[in-house]
Amino acid sequence: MKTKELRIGIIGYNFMGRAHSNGWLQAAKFFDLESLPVLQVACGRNGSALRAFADRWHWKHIETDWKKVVERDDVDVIDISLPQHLHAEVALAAAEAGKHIFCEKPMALSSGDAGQMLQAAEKAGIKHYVNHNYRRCPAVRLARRLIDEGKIGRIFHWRGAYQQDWIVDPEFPLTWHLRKETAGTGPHGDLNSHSVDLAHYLVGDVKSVSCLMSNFIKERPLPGEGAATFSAGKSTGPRRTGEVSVEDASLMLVEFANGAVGSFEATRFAPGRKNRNTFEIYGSEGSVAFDLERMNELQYFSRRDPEYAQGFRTILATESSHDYIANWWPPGHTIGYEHTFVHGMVDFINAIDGNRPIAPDFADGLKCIKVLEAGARSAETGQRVAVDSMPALERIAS
Ligand code: SOE
Repeated sequence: MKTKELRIGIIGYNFMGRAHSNGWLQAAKFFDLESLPVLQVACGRNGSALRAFADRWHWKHIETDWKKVVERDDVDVIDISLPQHLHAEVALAAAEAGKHIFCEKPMALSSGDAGQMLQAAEKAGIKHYVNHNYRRCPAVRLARRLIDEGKIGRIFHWRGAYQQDWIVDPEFPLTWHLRKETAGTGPHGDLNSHSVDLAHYLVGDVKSVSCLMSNFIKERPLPGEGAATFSAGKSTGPRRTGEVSVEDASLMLVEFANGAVGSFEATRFAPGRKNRNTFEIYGSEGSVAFDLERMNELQYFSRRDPEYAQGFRTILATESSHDYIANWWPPGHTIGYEHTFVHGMVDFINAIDGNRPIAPDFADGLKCIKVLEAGARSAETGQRVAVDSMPALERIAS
């Protein structure tokens, strides 16, 4: 029986609330941890939905006011599972109250907000983490290991594409994801943030960016006013629509500080591509390629193989020698999306217990936001933008 506890207060209970709850619950079941994560308080604005969520995931208490969660003496970690426009305000208060912070991505709406979050976290001396969970796929860790061992050699190319298809239907409503005030950008921030984080992890810092953004559907029904609801007579009066104020697709070309070049493509308009987060890295000694929809595999090509036997091989990253796997199942018993969250929680708890750094932290999150902002600036001006030239923007958190 563990005596040390790490008490979590989660703010938000939707998609990420569920993924995080599962992560906290599984962490100590599969990994040996010094501290046991305790699901202490869940917070959301809708009392009955929150109650149902808390009961299902065994959260001990509920609160409808996030400020009260941050102030509670029986909470050690604030888990921010909210849309990004709400991250900064909660994170600043959590840091002020001396709580460790586990924050969903993208870190914030602007580099101004992200910079303040970093400053506050450093001042408070807390552990801070941005949940770019794909860094914690064993196959992605393997890519990093091959790079570190020199098996890819000097990197020439990064090619990232993150493609989804969930808003191709013009009847898909104008949710918070499609409004600038709440999302900042569209797939650029939501999906490219993951790819930029992976590129930082695997290739290095991005120096300059050229970007093109496009918006295919400019007007959408307001939530609850889609054609199906409307024709079923569940809504009366004129059908209300609103303007989509974020891009639908973003294409970036970048130069890395180490001389490599890269491309990033992010879209929600790729029919058939459900959550296809892919990257390819090409270097002087070999190449690697990853596709999240086949997340247990890594493609690897080595120029050092005898020429007659060269070709891409598929490595199933489920051996106990692959990161995290020894704590799960025997070889070939694959893992899934939710495991990347468990790994994030495990590393975060270990960082707290061992007083060690964890990446990506708020400094990494800020670096990522700056690249995305340089991209947005480039798309606006038609110019290539140096990441370092981006001024910190004014804080715009509500
Ligand atoms: C968007 O559809 C989304 O849920 C992202 O917000 C997540 O970060 C990504 O991992 C899956 O897709």
